[in-house]
This record gives sequence, structure tokens and C-alpha cells, in this order.
Amino acid sequence: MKHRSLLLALTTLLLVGLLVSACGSAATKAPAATEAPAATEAPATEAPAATEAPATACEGDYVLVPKNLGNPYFDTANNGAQEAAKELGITVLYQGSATADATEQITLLNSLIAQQPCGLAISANDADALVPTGQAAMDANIPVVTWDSAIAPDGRTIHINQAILHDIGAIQIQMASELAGPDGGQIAILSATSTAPNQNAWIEVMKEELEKPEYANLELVEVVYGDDDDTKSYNEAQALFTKYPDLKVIIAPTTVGIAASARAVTDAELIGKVFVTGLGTPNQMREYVKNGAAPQFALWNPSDLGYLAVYAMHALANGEITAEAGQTFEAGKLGEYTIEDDPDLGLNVLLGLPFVYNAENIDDFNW
Ligand code: RAM
Repeated sequence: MKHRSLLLALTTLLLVGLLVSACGSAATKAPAATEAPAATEAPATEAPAATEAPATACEGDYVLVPKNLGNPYFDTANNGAQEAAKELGITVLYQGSATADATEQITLLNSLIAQQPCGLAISANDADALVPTGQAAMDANIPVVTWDSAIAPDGRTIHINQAILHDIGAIQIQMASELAGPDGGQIAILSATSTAPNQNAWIEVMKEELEKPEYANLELVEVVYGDDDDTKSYNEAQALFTKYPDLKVIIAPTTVGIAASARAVTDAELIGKVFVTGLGTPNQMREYVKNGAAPQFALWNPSDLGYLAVYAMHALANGEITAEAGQTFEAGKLGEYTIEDDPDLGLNVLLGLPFVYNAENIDDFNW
């Protein structure tokens, strides 16, 4: 135990040294207003072993890493992240690869780790491929928070879960069934990349849901991948109509895929024959909710997700929490959150419930 404390103290000293030298070079922007955030005060809670380490405020940059750049879903998450950063008086950089690709993401992360940021908050393109990279960051005392799409538990500190996995999968089958109508029919899934941890987990749940007697008249004909690329997703949607002339519903559990599929249905004049549903953002989908191509879809609030990821990353970087089940932390306007342990998901923090958007409520949202 003593030995461990000494090690921790030494590591902390080393880390502070590294940070001092790293801040000058790595921090591309001087952290503007660094009014010492109130939250860094050492909490006097039931202290698990690791909190013996002094809760020193980390003063470098934090980084939010999306699956890829140019996706309004992630831009919205970044808006929330920046709001949290402002409240905490920290700098959160937003850096991602051009495409939703695990290898590109690993290259980016390696260069970020070398700059010794205070924390990384990542939406992963592959759960397993990113484990060694996540471990390298944690070995360098950089907390790794995943959000939206998780690295497997060994490669990250905690995951911020946008909604309960089962609910996200189940709601999409329920919406598809409503759109297919009482006779059911053929449905297809148009996903993101074939390695995306979040989409793959939801697709598993969808397949389980389809076993239920109430969905016996729905036939899943194929799962295709648009790689979170608009053009590829559009082409994949068109290929589905050609291959399956009786197709009734496309479920796209990705904001890129759902918008591209709804546009493809509209362009092909298939509104009313093929329906699109899945996960989308209100601003991208408004037009298709109104023209009937995608009458209903679901999502959580990505801005809140980015906001919560930053609060969690900050609490870890400053020793307020040490990633143990049952620990709690404050996340500004969202209130208090508790770290939970889940047999499948590992240590995680749950944001809330998914929400269904339709013609009745779509105009109430502007993001
Ligand atoms: C896309 C991305 C993201 C996912 C949303 C629903 O923007 O694949 O990871 O959570 O869709």
C-alpha cells in the first residue's frame, strides 16, 4: 500500500513535470480563462485507494475525438463539450480523422497521447482495435473517457452511455414495425461501418427483438454499411431498393445513413412505399419527417452527451473520481451522475432515455 502511494506520488510528480513541459508545446491555444474550477477541490468522500493521490488540477488541454469530422451529430456533441469547457474554465480541443476509420483514428490518438493532454474523450471506430491505444494513454496517466461508441473496457477508464443499449435497439424495431403496418414485410438495416461498436451492439439487439412473436411478419433481408459517408450510404440505399423491390423499411441506426436513405427514397419517388427510420438529428431529418420519407426516428441529445463526457473527463483528470462503481460527480446543468458497473458494458455513466421525433414534435427542436 505504502509502496503504491509512493509510486503514485512519484508518478504524479513526473506527470506534473511532463505537463509543465508539454503545456507549452501541446497547448495550441493558451487556456483563456483558467479561473480555478471549483470542482477541483479535493472531495472528502469515502476515499477508495486511488484517491490517495493528491488531486492536482490538470492545466493542459483536453481533447474530444469524434469518429470522424464533418458529421453534424458530432458537431452538436462538440457544442455541448464547449459549453462544459467554458463552465469548467478548461480548453477542450476537437480533433478527429477525416473518415470514420479505426486506423486513422489510432494514428491521431498516438499523436495526441505524445502531447500529454489532461484527458481524452473518444467515440471509437472499433472496440478492440483501439484497446492498445487506450491503454497507452492510461499508462501515461491520461484518463480515457469513451462516449457514443465505446472502446472495450480494458482500453478505457469509463464509458458515457447515451441510453440503454437495449432501448436503442428495441425502439428502432418498434418504429419499423409501425411503419411497415399490420402486414409487416421486408426490412433492411443500413448501418455505419462494419466495425462500429455502437451500431453493431444495437443491431444485435434488433435481431433479438425480431425473434419476438409480435414481429414475426417482419423479415430482415440484409444489413449493409454506408461507413458514415453520405455518398456511400445514399448508394447503398439505392442498391437496396433495386435488389428488394418489395422492401418496406430501411432502419439506419446512424445519423449519416438515415439522412442519406431518406434523401434516396425521396429522389427515387418511393415515399409511401419505402419508409426510413432509425437514429437521426432533428435538423437533418425535418424535411423527411414532413415529406413522409422518414415519419419517425429516435435519438438522445448529442449536445448533452458531449457535455457530460467533458465533466466526467475533468472529474477523472483532477482526481475527483477514480473510476469505481458507485462514485458520483456533478455535471453542471445535468446534475449528479453515478458510475455504474455493467456485465457487458463495464464501468459506465448513463445519460438517459432515447426520444422519438415525429411530425408532431419535430419543430420543437433546433439542433
Ligand atoms: C452517427 C455515428 C454515431 C452514432 C449516431 C447515431 O452520427 O455513427 O456514432 O451514435 O450516428
